[in-house]
Amino acid sequence: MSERRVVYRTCHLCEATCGLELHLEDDDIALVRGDHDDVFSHGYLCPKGTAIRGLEADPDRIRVPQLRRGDNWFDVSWDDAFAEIDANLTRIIDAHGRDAVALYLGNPNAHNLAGLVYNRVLIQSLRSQNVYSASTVDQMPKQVSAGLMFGAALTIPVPDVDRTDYLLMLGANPFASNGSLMTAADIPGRLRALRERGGRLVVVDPRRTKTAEEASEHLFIRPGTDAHFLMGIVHTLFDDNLVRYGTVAEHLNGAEEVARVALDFAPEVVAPVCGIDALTIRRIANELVAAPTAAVYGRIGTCTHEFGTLASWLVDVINICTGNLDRAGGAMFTRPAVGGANTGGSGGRGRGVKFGRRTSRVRQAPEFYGELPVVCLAEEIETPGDGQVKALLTIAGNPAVSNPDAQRLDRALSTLDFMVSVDIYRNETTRHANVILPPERELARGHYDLALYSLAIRNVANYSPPVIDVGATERPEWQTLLRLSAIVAGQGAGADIDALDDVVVGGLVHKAVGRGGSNVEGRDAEDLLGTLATRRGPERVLDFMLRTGPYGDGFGADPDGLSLAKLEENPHGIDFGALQPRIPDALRTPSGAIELAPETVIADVERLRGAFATNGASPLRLVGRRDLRSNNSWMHNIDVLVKGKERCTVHVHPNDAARTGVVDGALTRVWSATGEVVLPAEVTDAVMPGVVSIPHGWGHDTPGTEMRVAAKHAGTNSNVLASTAVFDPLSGNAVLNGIPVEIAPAVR
Ligand SMILES: Nc1nc2c(c(=O)[nH]1)N[C@H]1C(S)=C(S)[C@@H](COP(=O)(O)OP(=O)(O)OC[C@H]3O[C@@H](n4cnc5c(=O)[nH]c(N)nc54)[C@H](O)[C@@H]3O)O[C@H]1N2
Ligand SMILES: Nc1nc2c(c(=O)[nH]1)N[C@H]1C(S)=C(S)[C@@H](COP(=O)(O)OP(=O)(O)OC[C@H]3O[C@@H](n4cnc5c(=O)[nH]c(N)nc54)[C@H](O)[C@@H]3O)O[C@H]1N2
Ligand code: SF4
Ligand SMILES: [Mo]
Repeated sequence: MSERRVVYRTCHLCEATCGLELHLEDDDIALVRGDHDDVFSHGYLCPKGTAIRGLEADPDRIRVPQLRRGDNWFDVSWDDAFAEIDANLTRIIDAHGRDAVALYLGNPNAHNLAGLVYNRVLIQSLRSQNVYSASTVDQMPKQVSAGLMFGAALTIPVPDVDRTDYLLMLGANPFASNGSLMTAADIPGRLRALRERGGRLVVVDPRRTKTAEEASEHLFIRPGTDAHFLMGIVHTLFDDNLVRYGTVAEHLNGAEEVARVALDFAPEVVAPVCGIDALTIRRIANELVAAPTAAVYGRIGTCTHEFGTLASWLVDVINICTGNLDRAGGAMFTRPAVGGANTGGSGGRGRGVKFGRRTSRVRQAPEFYGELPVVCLAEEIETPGDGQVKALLTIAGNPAVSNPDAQRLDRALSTLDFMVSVDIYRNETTRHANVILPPERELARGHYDLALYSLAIRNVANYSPPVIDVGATERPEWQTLLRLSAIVAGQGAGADIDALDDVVVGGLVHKAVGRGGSNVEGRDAEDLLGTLATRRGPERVLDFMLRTGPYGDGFGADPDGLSLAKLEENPHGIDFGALQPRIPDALRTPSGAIELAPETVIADVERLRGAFATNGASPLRLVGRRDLRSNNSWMHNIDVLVKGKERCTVHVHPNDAARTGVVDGALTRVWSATGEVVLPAEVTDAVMPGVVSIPHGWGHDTPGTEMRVAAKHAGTNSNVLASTAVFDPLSGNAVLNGIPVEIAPAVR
């Protein structure tokens, strides 16, 4: 007889954090539904949430460590795998130094409690300058701009979607992505509600997306020109005396600087650059001010180009100059249950952020928040000399698909002396590894969205306990990360990782009791550690962070306060309510003010002025296209998500098709200065003239991978067209949108 039971779990597959109701039959998922009692998602879920069933059961998933000898792969024991890793990494570190070992952290780490807690330990143990992550193919511009303006990387304002009257959205397609840097379960429902209550949603995108179709108004914009468009709005605000700072007025530095640099960006000047006419730009500026409340929100389409930081900065400049920062219905700061840089200590002032404390070896690109831009990774592997990267650890990343100039990076990976991947698949990246270490099944892990809840549109918290046991041949990912940490720290493959875990927690507790403003300031650290002793691993750390967070019980100081036990008693989550104003408390700038005009950002405006001419020129520009049933590069091995009409196609506007001879449904060659791909065309006016669109994350026909379903729906990797030569100098972010390309019918 099999055992049937129902469990509740937060979906870890995107930033929306929906509650899932899972019907289990023994240890397998028989049915997935939305959890109607979830305090945040109220039963909403998307096709990916349902696909967790296929993901957990996927026969291609790696379940035991894999060792490669030449082209052959073998199952090995955990002990043998770690011994192999220890021997090789120690050899390389001894011969070439620590910088010879690079680390790449991929996107799923942001959705994984083990990664969120223990990758930091791995970075500290490795002490290599070559730390990379998917952040620099994604949101680094937002983190840089938030850090400079408000004092910390994740002090990013989120639009108060549920209460706003007017939402100006740029470079985001939440009907496909379900929202990003804006954690909001059921964002489609929330955006529809905004319109139903009489609000306006204005979408700015070079494509007519599903979100654009659902909007009150859609504006096509030339890729890469959001900063110009937004400057046109700022110019109008100052020029027409529309500026009002609202409640944050007394906490601002640099308003005159902003007015000064916006002078040159009259709507009439930027209109030919961005393709949105001057009257419309002025009208939008006026509407933002006239609306009872309004918010501007920019996401990946505004980040992944040369002016990513400027665009991200301007989004918040407008929120501030229209009086919408930090008020209900505007752009607000979350107060997350697990505190972060903007809740700890005494608020209102801090150390701020510093970048470029070191630079990359080959092109001297600056570091941001301790990591180097991924555009540097290939050259650091290829270029001989002191500090050359000889070995690589990838944790939940697929840079051979997700990073620019993917073909070159792929080649570079094949030249490494040694590579280790912690991953669930043998894919385009991990096929180069010498050892692949799999995590345990998702259901065997505890889950809490440590990172995403700090960007949520309500203050919410929800913990999912493991619901099945870790399999006999599995190892929890957190233990694997600690064991890798011990190895790179020189403690060997057999180190006592339990003791190492004690050191990690001990460090956190000692720091907290010594910190002014903490709710355990002055308490006995050993005492607190004793209270935590019933838990291990990420749960122990999480319990500590919840109890010392903004709603925490402070280990008895507030008996009604939050702890992990309390979240365990609330399987559908706890809602702490709508966002509340947090200025000045949330600020951590050295001045204690919002820095409206950070020096480096103002200096960069010159570059934007220089781009007036070049952006007007007319080669075709390539942009991406997320799909509801994809997840970057890694969920194409699940049949229900890939079946049906082929999705990896190039969208071409009818005018451009006519001009180039490209035919709907026919194979088409797309090339850039960096590379070329061949794929079917879809001729459609859903892209603006002069723009073509290819989704990223495809190209699964590489030899040596083991993803049988994905291989049948291979598609092609659009990132062979992106270059590593250009990037946003303020954040190191790669340019993945707005790439100049040409197209022609493919000759076969
Ligand atoms: N052209 C273009 N390129 C893009 C983008 C774009 O819009 N256009 N988007 C960019 C963005 S936003 C991002 S975030 C990056 C993503 O870039 P990456 O993070 O490099 O790539 P992913 O496709 O997310 O790959 C995730 C990897 O994690 C593995 N994995 C999944 N779950 C787990 C787990 O629980 N544990 C472990 N250890 N591994 C796991 C998967 O098998 C896969 O190998 O791609 C970027 N690349
Ligand atoms: N289903 C699904 N959900 C996902 C993911 C996924 O792969 N699939 N990935 C997750 C990840 S890692 C992230 S970071 C988020 C991203 O979440 P979003 O930021 O919402 O990402 P996209 O859906 O790619 O929307 C970006 C939009 O920007 C447009 N765009 C491109 N260039 C420009 C430009 O220069 N200016 C303007 N204004 N627009 C431009 C594109 O046409 C596209 O419609 O989604 C997450 N959610
Ligand atoms: S929207 Fe995101 S969190 Fe919700 S079910 Fe889909 S993938 Fe999971
Ligand atoms: Mo991302």
